Amino acid sequence: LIDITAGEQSNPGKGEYLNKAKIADGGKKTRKNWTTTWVVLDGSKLLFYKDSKQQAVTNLKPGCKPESVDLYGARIEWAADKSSRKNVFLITTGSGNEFLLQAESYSTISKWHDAIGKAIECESKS
Ligand code: I3P
Repeated sequence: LIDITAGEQSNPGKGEYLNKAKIADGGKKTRKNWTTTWVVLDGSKLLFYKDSKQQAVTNLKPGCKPESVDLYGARIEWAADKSSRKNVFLITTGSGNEFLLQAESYSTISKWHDAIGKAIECESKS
């Protein structure tokens, strides 16, 4: 039998709480400020919501948009050197924004790393 509950705790498509810190905006370094954010991988976009409730509200009110990161032309790399925290990777967007994403669990963060990596690869081929 296949365990259908496996992987249910971590699902980039459905969304999950991750720790996020923006460290550059348009190539300019910004002050690092970690916040816990509800992150959803939506095709070629990464969406940052304040919490999972905001995602539900946004779906009802299309005017309330979450912060959205276009993965077209983006890069992803593990970034142990960019933080004292463990399980951190860096996303650099085509427009020069840099985000660190982090989770306490390695299995969680590696799922996100894989999923975002695939989304970027997919974008670069289209
Ligand atoms: C930063 C804050 C961050 C820390 C960062 C500090 O200080 O403590 O949590 O990053 O380290 O500069 P402040 O709040 O005064 O801006 P990590 O938690 O990722 O280590 P850094 O400058 O070495 O990136």
